[in-house]
Amino acid sequence: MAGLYSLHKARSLGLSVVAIEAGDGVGGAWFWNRYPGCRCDVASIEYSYSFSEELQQEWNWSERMAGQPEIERYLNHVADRFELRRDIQFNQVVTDAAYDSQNGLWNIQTDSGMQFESQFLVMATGGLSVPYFPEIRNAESFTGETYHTALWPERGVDFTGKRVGVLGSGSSGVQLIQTIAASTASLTAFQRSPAYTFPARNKPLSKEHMHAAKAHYAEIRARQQSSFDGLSNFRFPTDNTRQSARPSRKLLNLTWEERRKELKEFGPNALLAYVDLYFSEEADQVARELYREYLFGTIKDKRKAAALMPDSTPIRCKRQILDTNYYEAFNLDHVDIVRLGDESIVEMTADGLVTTKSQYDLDVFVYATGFDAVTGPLTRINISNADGQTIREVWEEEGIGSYLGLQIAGFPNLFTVTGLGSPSVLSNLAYSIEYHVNWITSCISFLKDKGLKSIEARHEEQEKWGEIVNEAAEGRMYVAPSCNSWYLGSNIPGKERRFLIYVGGCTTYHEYCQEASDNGYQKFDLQVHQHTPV
Ligand code: N01
Repeated sequence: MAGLYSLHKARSLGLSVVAIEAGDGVGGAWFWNRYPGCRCDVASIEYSYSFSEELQQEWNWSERMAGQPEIERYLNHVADRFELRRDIQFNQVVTDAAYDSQNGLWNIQTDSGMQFESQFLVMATGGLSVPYFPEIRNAESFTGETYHTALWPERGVDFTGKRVGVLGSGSSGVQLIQTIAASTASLTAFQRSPAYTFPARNKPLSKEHMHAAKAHYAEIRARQQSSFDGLSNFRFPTDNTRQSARPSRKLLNLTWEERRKELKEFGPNALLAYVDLYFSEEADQVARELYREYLFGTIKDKRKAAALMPDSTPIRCKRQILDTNYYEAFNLDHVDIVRLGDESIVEMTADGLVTTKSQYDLDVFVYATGFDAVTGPLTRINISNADGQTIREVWEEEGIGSYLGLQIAGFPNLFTVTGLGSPSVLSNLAYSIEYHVNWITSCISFLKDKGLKSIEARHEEQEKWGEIVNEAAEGRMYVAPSCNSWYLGSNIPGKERRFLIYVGGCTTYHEYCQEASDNGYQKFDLQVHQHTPV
């Protein structure tokens, strides 16, 4: 999404631009994550580009929250409609990018030996694009099929009548399990931290509702602009979907009777409306008790229910997961959960997975084990500054840092879209991507107009921004000691524990970005071209 829009926007400003893409098609996350059941958990009329009214008016979404195939089709449509493909180099994995300070150029190299020179380098590499494979002893000895949800084969996978093991219970694991469970001979979910998950209540988008969205797009986009998270929360005029409990209420202000009444009326999603769950351990404990009642009421087998109940993790620690009959899948006799912790993985053998308690014979093993998020897409490429130091090395030495999630001190003319310390995944990403690309391309236009050589984040501004990001997260369940999540980098062994996202809200964040660019990008170091003596 970020790459396509960057390309379009840069072109519309008259810049010469090339996009470099590892895959053989467009779509990014929606190209790679094509596992069965993959779906966006944000309404598609919000999670879509706003930059072209024609595009908004011609595209019809078939569901409230579109599935991966439809989003991939949409992004292909965008690529075709704006003739973007001619400037995309496909099947090129960027391995190196080195800054030549003498000439003010980035020298970029790909795995197949292609080389590019550019004044500006925009990393539209996403926050969740480096799949994580935990180490399992003898993993290569397994003779069945092995997959990762984020590297799913285009040909698809047939699970019919197979014995399947799935490791991981984040959004990807939940969506996969609920979708394939019925067709398998057996499905065993290996879960270290079972997840809280809430009904998505997705449904087809009627023609009338799509029509209403088109008539209201201006209002939807305007409301996104003034919202905390880039979501207008537009409700269709004739919508009879069960509403959520009134937002901004505190769970602790309700009696147990009122709490149970709301849970009965709105389902477990009522819990997502109480603001104190973000801050208060006491509210979280009450909510977990209510969640437990819901879970045990949904899953028939009490052993499975107990194994699926998250223990000490706060509800608002991780990204909320939205599901469609996920728990119901565990009501099938051939679907089971193995709670890692009660038993741990020893190794893989030719036949399957061995734990400290048992041997699980499998035909297919799926890693739904997530990503080296936000920083991984930058550290896996050798992006080096004028001194030859890579981002990976700088971050190892100084700790991870970024100014506004837009630039990294020491790396001139390098921009990141929805990067470290921006609202990114805790906002409507489509909205935040457009905001960042607009900011970056305006900045590049400014530099070009003024004939400037480079722009670079200042260390002191970057440090201040890091403190602002930490302060915004302080006191929230996201950073509670009992919380481990990819937001904190704690899913990757050895990764610095640091909250990676700005949670102070999009409007406040945009004020910071505006302030940084005011008066000729006053908060950055700008360099004029120097003519080297002959
Ligand atoms: O990854 P995750 P994901 N041993 O990191 C487990 C977006 N997304 O791909 O919690 C055993 O959430 C890990 O366990 P634990 C969305 O932003 C969106 O599911 O670390 N288990 C966890 O259960 C989402 O948040 C959509 O203890 C191990 C799982 O693997 C983000 O992508 C759909 C392990 C990883 O869960 C990531 O989701 C899909 C180990 N060594 C994704 N290592 C929608 O829009 C990891 N795990 C709906």
